Amino acid sequence: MSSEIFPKPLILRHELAGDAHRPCYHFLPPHYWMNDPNGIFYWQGRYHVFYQFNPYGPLWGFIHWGHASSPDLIHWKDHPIALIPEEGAGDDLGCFSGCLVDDDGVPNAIYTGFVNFFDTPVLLAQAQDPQLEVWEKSPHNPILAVKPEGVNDTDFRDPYVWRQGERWQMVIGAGMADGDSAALLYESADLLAWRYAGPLFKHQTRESVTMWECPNFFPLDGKFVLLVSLFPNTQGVYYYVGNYDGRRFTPETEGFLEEGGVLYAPQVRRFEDGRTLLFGWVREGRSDEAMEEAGWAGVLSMPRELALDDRGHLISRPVEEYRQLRQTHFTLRDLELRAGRPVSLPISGRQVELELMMARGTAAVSLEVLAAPDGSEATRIICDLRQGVIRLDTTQSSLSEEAAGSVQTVELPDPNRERVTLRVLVDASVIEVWVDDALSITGRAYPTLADSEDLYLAVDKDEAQVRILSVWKLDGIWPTGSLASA
Ligand code: DQQ
Repeated sequence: MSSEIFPKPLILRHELAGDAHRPCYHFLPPHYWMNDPNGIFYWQGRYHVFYQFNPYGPLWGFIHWGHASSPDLIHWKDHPIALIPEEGAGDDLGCFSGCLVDDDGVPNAIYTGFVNFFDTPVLLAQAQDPQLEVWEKSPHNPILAVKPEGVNDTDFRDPYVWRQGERWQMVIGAGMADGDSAALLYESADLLAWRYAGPLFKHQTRESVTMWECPNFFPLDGKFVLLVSLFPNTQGVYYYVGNYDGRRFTPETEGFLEEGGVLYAPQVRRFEDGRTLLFGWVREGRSDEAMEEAGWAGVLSMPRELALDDRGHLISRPVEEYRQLRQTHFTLRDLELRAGRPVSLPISGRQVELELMMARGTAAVSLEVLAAPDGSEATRIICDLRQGVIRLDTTQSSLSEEAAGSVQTVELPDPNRERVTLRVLVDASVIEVWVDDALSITGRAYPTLADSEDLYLAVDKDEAQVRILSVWKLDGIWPTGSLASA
């Protein structure tokens, strides 16, 4: 059944290969819509990612679980659709977000069934083969259907399960009648019968937030982290870091992993090599009409390795595997910049990585990517070390009215540090920025002009010095032309 819906992924990828906005080294489905990554899992030598997928078009709706796997977190293979909604199965209108766990050698998917907005039971399916391509829904479904008291009618979804000693534990994202958002805790001996153990933690992150979607709860560097996505209007990804006594979580620090909502609904998993990795959904920043015309929407972020910094806050950096994509390279040292005299870099392109090291007290340096030679379009990463802020400005990225730009800002936790390193990954319309391989900003840019692919460095006023600038062209992982030209 699934292969009928999703006939020949490689042909679909060839058909869309000419789209200048389509990322070339990030994972995205062969066509149409994706949102949250689900069921991140390492199985028999491969990383598996499932994802919220609409196989009928490039807008959200009738959500299935798409599936891809990779030997190295960078090169991906498409698999047939894994979970399909079924009338009367508790997922009539959608297989919403969830996770995978290994129960004594059997991969189990535990996910949200979508019957309607009021009826969102927890369902279980088991893999029947080593490639995780064949799934059987449990005869015990739904394994959980009744919301605890105090939970709003439409705010109960996204199970995240882990092994806690001799038992399984699970949190479910919720919105409460008292205005708090909550991660509700459940326990089970067999993944089938679940007992409610009260909220793991509840809180009103801010007034505009009515529930936490996609909670993740995991140990990291001697603490526990609760990572949640702020609903409604994809307000961003927020973390609480603290202690866990097996029942209740007590946070000590908190903050945004990313505000602004381009990165949303991530899933986190600790792998056998000891790394805790995050995979996020990178949302589009353009109209429904533009997505319909493009025929695709939604991208997976570069997988990111998580850690706590020395103040106990959550930080991330791209997995080092992406470095295998590096091609042509140059490095400049002690580059002097003067107001009114932008420096054009000797590499251009839409698949590049830039690394800049600057000293404290440097005037605001603007790095322009995806820039038109006539200046009419440019995406700016502004590093203002006097003010202690880094900005990603996509307000002038595109001449199209279908593309919405924004300015996203991160503040340096220690504005007095000696030097700052910026890492920027550009992949067509996806821009990922890291500050000191710790703080990140994700954005989207949709330039309209064929030659909007130059790179510049500039200062608005005064002078500035860039200590070291390195630029790489990055290889792609997807077909680059139509089948006729392949
Ligand atoms: N996306 C899923 C839900 C989840 C939301 C539906 C977050 O399970 O709460 O596609 O983006």
